Amino acid sequence: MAVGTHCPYCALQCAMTLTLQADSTVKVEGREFPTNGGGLCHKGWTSAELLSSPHRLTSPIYTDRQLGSSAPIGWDAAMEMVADRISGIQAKYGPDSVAIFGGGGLTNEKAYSLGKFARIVLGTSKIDYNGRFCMSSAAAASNRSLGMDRGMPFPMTDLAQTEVVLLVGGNVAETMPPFVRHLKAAQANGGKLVVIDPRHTATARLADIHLQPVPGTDMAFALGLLHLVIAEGQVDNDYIATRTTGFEEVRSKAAAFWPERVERITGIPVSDLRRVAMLLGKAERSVIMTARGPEQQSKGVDTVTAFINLALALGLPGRPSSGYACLTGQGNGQGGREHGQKADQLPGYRSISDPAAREHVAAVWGVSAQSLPGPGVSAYKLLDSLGTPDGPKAMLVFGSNPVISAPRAQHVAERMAALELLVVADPFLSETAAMADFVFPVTQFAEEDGTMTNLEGRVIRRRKLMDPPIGVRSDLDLLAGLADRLGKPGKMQTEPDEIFAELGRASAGGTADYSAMSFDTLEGRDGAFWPWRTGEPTDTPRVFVDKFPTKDGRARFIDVIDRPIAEPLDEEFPVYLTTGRILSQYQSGTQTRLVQELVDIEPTPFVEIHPGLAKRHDLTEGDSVKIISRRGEVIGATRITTSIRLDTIFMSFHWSGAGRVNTVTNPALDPISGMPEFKICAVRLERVVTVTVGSEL
Ligand SMILES: Nc1nc2c(c(=O)[nH]1)N[C@H]1C(S)=C(S)[C@@H](COP(=O)(O)OP(=O)(O)OC[C@H]3O[C@@H](n4cnc5c(=O)[nH]c(N)nc54)[C@H](O)[C@@H]3O)O[C@H]1N2
Ligand SMILES: Nc1nc2c(c(=O)[nH]1)N[C@H]1C(S)=C(S)[C@@H](COP(=O)(O)OP(=O)(O)OC[C@H]3O[C@@H](n4cnc5c(=O)[nH]c(N)nc54)[C@H](O)[C@@H]3O)O[C@H]1N2
Ligand code: SF4
Ligand SMILES: [Mo]
Repeated sequence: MAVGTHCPYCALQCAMTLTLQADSTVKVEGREFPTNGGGLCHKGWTSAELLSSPHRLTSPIYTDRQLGSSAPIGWDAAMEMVADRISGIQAKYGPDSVAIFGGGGLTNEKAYSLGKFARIVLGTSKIDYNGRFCMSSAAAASNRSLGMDRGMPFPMTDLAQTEVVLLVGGNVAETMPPFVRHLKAAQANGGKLVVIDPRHTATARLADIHLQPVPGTDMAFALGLLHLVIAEGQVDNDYIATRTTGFEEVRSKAAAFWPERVERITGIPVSDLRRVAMLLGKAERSVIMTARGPEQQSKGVDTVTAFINLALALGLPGRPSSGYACLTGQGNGQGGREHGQKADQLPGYRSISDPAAREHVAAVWGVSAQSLPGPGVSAYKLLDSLGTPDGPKAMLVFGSNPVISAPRAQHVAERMAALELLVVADPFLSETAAMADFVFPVTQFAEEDGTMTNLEGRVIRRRKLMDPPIGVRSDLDLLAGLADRLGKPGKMQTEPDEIFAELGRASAGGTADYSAMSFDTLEGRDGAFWPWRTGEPTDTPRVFVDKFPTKDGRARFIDVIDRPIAEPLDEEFPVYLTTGRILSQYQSGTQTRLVQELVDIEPTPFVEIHPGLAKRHDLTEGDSVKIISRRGEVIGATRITTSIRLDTIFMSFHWSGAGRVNTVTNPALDPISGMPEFKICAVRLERVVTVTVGSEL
């Protein structure tokens, strides 16, 4: 038995063939597909191991906090108890007292169902998800400037014809290794890769030019580039006149970002800034791409906007193999942000505040538009309010592990502990699940059907190979089971193809319109790009070619002003900490910390430190070092490297306990997207002195 499906992890959604073997293990093979060309990374190769992991949960667990005991419990009994508690809490405190926290790794059908469940079964406005921590700044900026948020505006194979790729704060060689083939294809055709990263990463090593700015200064860099292309007369005046609005304001602001000033802010030498501006100015086809580096900042939306302004000035969006792109991160990071698990959103990328959108979706759901709640609050604000007098008293978590991945994580864990009811659905006992009153064991990728939308906006099929272990059910079964017990029987479906059809109807007429797609129309092709509207002959691999989906059909230059990071360095906290990923681990690590082969590659958390900084702290390779911020401290092993700036250290966020970097990160939020400043906070370093037993100390 074999099926063609896609990897459970990142947004590249590499195609793979899974084969169920005689000994019941599952073999993984890379499958030819435009995105991965048959390649997979280490995480993909080992992904099937988790299907038979001894750590898998196979029964719901009920924890009685008063007795301090945990025990397995049947699904029906657990759903009964959860529904009872939800009803009690809502009767006492109102509908908004129950919150939902979703995830960008969930299939479209699950993401859609979560949004629907929140709005029509619970009647709560309090729903948001981990995508808020991921690409929400790029999403908000794209919507504001281009009228649409589709990570890549064209199939990634188009990159082969791109002359200049400017990759800002993305480390794809570690985060999406098979994606590198598209960058190399561009380079093989004479194209240039420019990487902007405070670290000389594996990706930077592939670049023709690597620039190493001070963390948090990307907006000044973008404004500096715009200044130079304007000064050199390299902007596309026809394009600006016919396809955009608002250039004049932006031009006058960029005038203040002369190269020497930009060098002072970013640390990027004037000559390097000029080199990159010249490359972009001369090229016909360029792509400006952002990833989490510039986005996970408290000015992430405006920073991305500054790069979109640059792309528009050069006339890129809509031109072949050109434009602005955001590298989406999670498996269904794109689809997960389109169908309603966002606080302010209804399916099809509609706004929950738009009366017409409410009418449309309410009709599909068979309820009145008046009965739908309004917008809720963004992820960190939601987590921060848990258990407070005005905040939710119960929360249901699907597909996220915020105890590890949220900023100021110790505080978030304390807020969760203050809830009257925490319910977590997860295949494994994540750190968040370990705090829950009820944990429900759910299916993994090879055990379910569905759709995912990859970073190109390509909707692909996840296919079921095998039944889950006894005792394991789908997230969809849990939602339907709870709806039945909460007085809304039959409102929630459990069959992915039926849900996808309903999602299509709900999305019809929206920006992310899936209405012409079905499991049947997706069959026999390499997925389909949204929008694909009912009645249209085909999908839309390339957007913005003739017009932008804005009211006047034009893209908008938005005037943005640079501002400082939220927590500048000072005497007490004199070093920048930046955070991100390593090749062998995935996200909060719930899954990948269970795969021995991956753990063996990097068994423990480490801190990248420049030799000069290490010397100042008397640190040698492998020493334990404590990183202290205003919010707490984290410990890692010293890794001395010249690849990082002298004023900056780096840690990955995949670890728990004393190695959890989010204990120290800053929850300062972008005012528009609600994105926390994961990428920069002020810290100090202390060597950890190990006291050996019997020592004189
Ligand atoms: N191995 C692995 N792959 C993954 C994931 C994973 O956990 N592990 N997660 C997936 C997900 S959800 C996501 S969102 C993507 C993320 O993919 P990426 O964005 O590529 O990953 P990050 O490591 O978070 O950040 C990228 C780079 O930003 C740099 N950076 C830090 N601060 C700044 C700054 O101020 N400016 C600039 N320009 N750069 C800065 C960091 O040094 C880092 O190298 O990866 C996906 N793929
Ligand atoms: N310091 C720092 N923190 C960060 C970041 C950073 O760069 N630096 N990056 C942020 C980013 S970009 C992201 S995306 C977040 C990610 O962080 P999280 O939101 O914690 O994401 P995951 O670790 O992927 O959590 C997914 C959980 O869901 C479970 N799961 C997997 N599939 C399913 C399913 O189908 N159903 C259910 N119910 N559960 C499932 C997994 O076992 C796992 O426990 O972290 C953010 N946190
Ligand atoms: S790059 Fe992403 S999708 Fe591809 S195999 Fe690795 S984790 Fe899976
Ligand atoms: Mo992400």
